Amino acid sequence: MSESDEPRFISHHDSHAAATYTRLLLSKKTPNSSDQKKMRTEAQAQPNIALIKYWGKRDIERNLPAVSSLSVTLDSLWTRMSVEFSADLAADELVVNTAVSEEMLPRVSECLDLVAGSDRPRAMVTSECNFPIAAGLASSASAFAALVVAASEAAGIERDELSLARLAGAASGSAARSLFGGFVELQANEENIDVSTIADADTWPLTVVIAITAPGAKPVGSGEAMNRSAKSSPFYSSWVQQQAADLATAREAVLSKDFGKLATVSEHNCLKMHSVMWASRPPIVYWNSATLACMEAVRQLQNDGHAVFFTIDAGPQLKAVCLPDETDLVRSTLDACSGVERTMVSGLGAGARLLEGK
Ligand code: 2P0
Repeated sequence: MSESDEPRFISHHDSHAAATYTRLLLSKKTPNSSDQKKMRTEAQAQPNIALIKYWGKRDIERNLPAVSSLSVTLDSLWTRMSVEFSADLAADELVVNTAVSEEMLPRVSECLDLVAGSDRPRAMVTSECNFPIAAGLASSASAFAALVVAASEAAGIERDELSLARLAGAASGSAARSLFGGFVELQANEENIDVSTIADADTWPLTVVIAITAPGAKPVGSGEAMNRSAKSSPFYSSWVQQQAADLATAREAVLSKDFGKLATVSEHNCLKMHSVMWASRPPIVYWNSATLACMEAVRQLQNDGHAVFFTIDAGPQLKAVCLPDETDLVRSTLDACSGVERTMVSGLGAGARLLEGK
């Protein structure tokens, strides 16, 4: 942490300092309400869908990915996180969609420590999410991207997007990509990640149709599943080895807006990742019969000449990526698949940002 990165907090264990801190808080409350606003900050981030997937860790301790990845950031699904540090709190508190969440709290607290220092005051964190959580829809990506933005601001620390992306990535690898909008490339370097937008959302407006086939939480968390794959899948080393070539093909496809090329490499990369999982011991199978029905339906649309392809993450939902004028057909086709509970549609959107006036 550089000097300018230093949190302005003092230890909440130091009662004198805490009293001073509380006075500071109180003195900030009036007359300038914009200072008060700073103490409770809210940020929004959207999930991202990887076309070239992250699967496997180079460094489990630092949560560094073993492979680079490329994703699209969505616009109509979101997570909003508000963070309020308070010297009055004895422990961090987390409320997700109005319910107290003990399960996610340790990861949230760890992330806050990285953002604001472990001697920070405790925090009240409130999260709101407009799509199913922990079901392979990248809810941890949008949650941790929004959390680092809100917490950094609440701690009074200015950071650029890459620094925020690295903090988010330490909490959840895919979250690093949600700091950025449009088509996002994450480079898994030896020492750290680099993340950037390679094409804006409006440069090539694609649509993502999400078929929800089972909204419940997944049986195996993706972190644990990745580590199992790395340890036991006979295909893991070729997966890692081939990733740079897939990524280069996808990058070229995005930059030249070549839909067919992006479709072919994305489906290949997705199926390869799932093959790695299937061959792990014990095997990891996130699909259900509706996932397969959706794949079949997308294949049929492709055979009929429509610009659409599928991708599937650590869950049974299928995401169909298509050109905007194919949206209605793709959605109605997936809605009609046996076992699909509902569909959601999203365009591509911006990276994580603070919400003003909260
Ligand atoms: C991705 N997934 O690239 C891949 C494809 C799922 C399948 O990143 O352990 O929640 O927190 O770093 O980011 C989901 O895993 O994993 C994921 P951790 P994360 O989107």
